[in-house]
Amino acid sequence: MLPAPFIAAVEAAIGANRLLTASDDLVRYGVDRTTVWQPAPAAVALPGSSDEVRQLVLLANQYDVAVVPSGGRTGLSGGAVAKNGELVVAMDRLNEVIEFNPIDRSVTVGAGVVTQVLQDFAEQHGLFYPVDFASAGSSQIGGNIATNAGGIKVIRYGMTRDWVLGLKVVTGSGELLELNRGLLKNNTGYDLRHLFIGSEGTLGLICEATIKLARPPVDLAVLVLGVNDFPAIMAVLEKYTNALDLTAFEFFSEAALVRVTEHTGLARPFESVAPFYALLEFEQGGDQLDTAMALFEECLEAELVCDGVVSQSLSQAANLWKLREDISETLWHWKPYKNDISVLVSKMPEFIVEVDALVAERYPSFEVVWYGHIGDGNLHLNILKPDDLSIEAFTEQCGTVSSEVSALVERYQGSISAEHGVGLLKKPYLKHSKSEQEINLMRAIRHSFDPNGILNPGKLFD
Ligand code: 2HG
Ligand code: ZN
Repeated sequence: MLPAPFIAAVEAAIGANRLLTASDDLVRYGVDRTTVWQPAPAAVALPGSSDEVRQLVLLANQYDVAVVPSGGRTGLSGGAVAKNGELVVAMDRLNEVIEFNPIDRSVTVGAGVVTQVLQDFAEQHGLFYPVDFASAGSSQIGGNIATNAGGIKVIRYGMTRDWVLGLKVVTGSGELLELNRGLLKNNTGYDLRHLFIGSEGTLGLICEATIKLARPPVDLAVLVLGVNDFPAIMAVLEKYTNALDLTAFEFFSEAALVRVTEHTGLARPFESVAPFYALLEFEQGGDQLDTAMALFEECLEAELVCDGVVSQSLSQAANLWKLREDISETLWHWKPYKNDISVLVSKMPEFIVEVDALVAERYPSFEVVWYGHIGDGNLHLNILKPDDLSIEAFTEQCGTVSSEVSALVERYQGSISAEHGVGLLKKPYLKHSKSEQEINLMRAIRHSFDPNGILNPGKLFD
């Protein structure tokens, strides 16, 4: 229950109709794409400006109300879950493209602008916003920044962090900060902008962002290869990355392909059945396509791959991409437990053998579906919940195995969350990727920005 004077003050600040308390709104705004926690916020506020965001944060401090910042809620680690009577502050109304500067090749947008809208805006201006993932149609820029979202083009373009030139934020103590103001060069000490990127709503609320845009890639081709085993994937990766500037190198298992084709009705890429598939994308101009085809022949001869197909049209390329991009959404129906781990690409061949043996031994009766951004050293392991097991029992069992997977990741000096953030789900494993000293410094930083601890309490660390 929120205090009545707090509710009255919030309604006065943003308008009574911008404070939602209907149960379907609470359910909708109280969860992300995780299925573990029950949503239970007390109310949802929809501010219409950074000043209104600021007023909400000041009131939350005054009345000691916990605030959960909310974007498109497509996260997979529970970072946007509100389960304890919090006030959700959703950025949906901050959805304007505020300013476009073709000379600087930058665009300033409200935090609530949907990723796809930004991508389309860039395209309409002959430019390109390269951060892309399956949830681009509903994820919001503010959430992408708060989680430093990655996706399917990281091998070429990097993560969200690489595209943020400036941020307007309201800190946990209610200060409005303009960080870096769009500058490309600005060596004036600590770059606070970068602290906010990936902070998962624990330092402040992102209200606006200035984003750098790129030149669009030209004439992309998609190549899907049937690959004979894990070591072969890495050998194929090495061959292709040495010869071409790939814009993507993704992989998925036969189990993933079977589920996706059944769920979507899409055709398999070719008739041969392989244990794994690699999806490569590159600009095919000049002699790039010939190079790619020559490498394919080499890979066939070396028995690394058993079959392959290259896109002949934009629609075929899009359909091949769907075989990879639709996996997460398809598997959602099995309420999967997710690991999102990374190691250096150079360590991947050794690591993958160990992690494969570990999960095979520890999940003897669960189906483990492999896919991910292997070109970035990032694996997604999805463990599917058997129908006859409760979500609680399933999550507990997977959590135990996750500790072992995390210990292995630590041994390889990798990350327990490559791109999905920590939120609630990965919090117990953070110690495997960050030292105690680092976590203590993170706590101190959080305290400087949010001294009363009102922002997203319980996320990232306790
Ligand atoms: C992807 O790469 C997303 O498709 C989702 O990061 C991964 O659902 C997952 O495990
Ligand atoms: Zn991913």
